[in-house]
Amino acid sequence: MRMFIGIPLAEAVVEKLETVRARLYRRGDGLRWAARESWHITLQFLGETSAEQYACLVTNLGAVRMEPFVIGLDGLGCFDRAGVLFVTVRLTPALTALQQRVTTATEPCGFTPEKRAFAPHITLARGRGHDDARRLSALATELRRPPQFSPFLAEEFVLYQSFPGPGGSRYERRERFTLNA
Ligand code: 2AM
Repeated sequence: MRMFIGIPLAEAVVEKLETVRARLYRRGDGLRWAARESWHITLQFLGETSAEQYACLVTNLGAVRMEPFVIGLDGLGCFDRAGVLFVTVRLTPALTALQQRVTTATEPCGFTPEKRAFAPHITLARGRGHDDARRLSALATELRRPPQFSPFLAEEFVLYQSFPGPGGSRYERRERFTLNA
């Protein structure tokens, strides 16, 4: 199983993102736009996960303690090299704390935390080739009035399974972990 851990979005945020996507999307633009059902904030990408590891994750993630906290979203951004257009998620002490608690919890299950800095984001579209990077970064700055997102309360995090497919990956929520102190 290919797994990752993330935070799902509040419905109001999904609605707002839908209007942003509609302003940016051009038919035949050749980009792979993520389906609204798949929008999330990744906390940790786990990759291939065995049944034993899955059981370990359920136990250890279930033991993570954290109060619900507010998540703020900023403007659009682009990872040039990866060819990803995204909405920036504000890196607050609470979000950092949750990400650290999650990666600490998964370590005994055989997952190593990434070395690169945590850059929380919501992926909206991916490029297919090298030329798309320029198109994606143009899109990130295209809107004259940058989108304003209302903050939302994160009340849970989720263990997702990813099913890669030709049109992009489909994500299924496998386990939900409610935030409470
Ligand atoms: P992305 O949104 O920037 O593509 C499932 O693939 C989720 O895990 C995606 O949100 C993806 O981030 C994230 N992810 C992080 N590292 C990854 C990796 N090495 N391979 C695939 N997905 C990764």
